[in-house]
Amino acid sequence: MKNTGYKRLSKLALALALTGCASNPAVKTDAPYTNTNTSTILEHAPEYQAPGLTGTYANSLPVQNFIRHMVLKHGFSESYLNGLFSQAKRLDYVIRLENPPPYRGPKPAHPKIGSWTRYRRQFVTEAHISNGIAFWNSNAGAIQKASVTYGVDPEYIVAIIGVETFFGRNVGKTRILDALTTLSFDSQRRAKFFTTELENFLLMTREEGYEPLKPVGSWAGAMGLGQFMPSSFRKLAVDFNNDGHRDLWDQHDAIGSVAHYFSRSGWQNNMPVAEQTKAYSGGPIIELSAINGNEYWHVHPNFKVIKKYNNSDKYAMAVHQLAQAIKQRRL
Ligand SMILES: [Ca+2]
Repeated sequence: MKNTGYKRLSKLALALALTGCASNPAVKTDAPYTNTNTSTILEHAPEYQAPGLTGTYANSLPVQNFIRHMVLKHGFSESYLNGLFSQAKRLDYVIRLENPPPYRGPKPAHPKIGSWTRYRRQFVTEAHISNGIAFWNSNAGAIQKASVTYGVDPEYIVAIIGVETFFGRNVGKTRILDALTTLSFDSQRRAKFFTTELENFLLMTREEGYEPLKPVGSWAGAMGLGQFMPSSFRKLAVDFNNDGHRDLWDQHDAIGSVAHYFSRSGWQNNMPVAEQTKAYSGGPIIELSAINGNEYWHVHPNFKVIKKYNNSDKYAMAVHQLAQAIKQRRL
């Protein structure tokens, strides 16, 4: 689906808006780019030109300033960005997710007991293991090639995609332009971070020929099977199926891109990640709160590499255990 002309954009935008709140994750998204000239066409398409902002952000001085920044720094057309941001929507659920209300209940006696057990039950499930094996088998060539090319153990490539998006079944349905615009201009908490991501998103659409209203992903702007933010996309995504596009919604491009990310983060191929230990025995140890007593794990440098993807011990341990479970079952 690489040839959807700009004239269909309003229909596409409407369709995306209508499906934006659906909960069915089992939908394969089409590649959100079109032919390679489209970014240039879009910048000059009549329906994208506006003398000023209308819509949700009609009177937003920060959006006007951001547009000015993109024009001066990156040479975007001002009337094009006016037209684009006139179609951006403020998403209330994104604001709520970014700013959860403070907990007002009684202070729990042991707030963390069992937190690892609960986390593990979400991501290291029978469904994750069996679907991980199926994903591996149906992409065996690409996974093998990525493992060899980048020096990353294949089971960790599979496990990351499993934990992030359940092997591509749950890549998110929020329009990225809306998510990043909302997080940049309607929430203070990480506005600077998200404004940089919005800048990278617009550069990404121009560089790669994506239609800026089309990519969808998580409420925080993460895209594709590996949930890359736009800055990571621009730095680390690879065209692993050699079709001329970097497309993180494509299984093979996502597999290569995740392996590239791990390689660039310092992954050591065929080296240990973590071992459970009964008690502190020197070296780096993490403690995880399990229902049947806390677990202690000796962790290796590769564990830190997983945490560069998502800075959480529980996340990295879930990826590690899912990787090991898939590898052992697949033997
Ligand atoms: Ca590709």
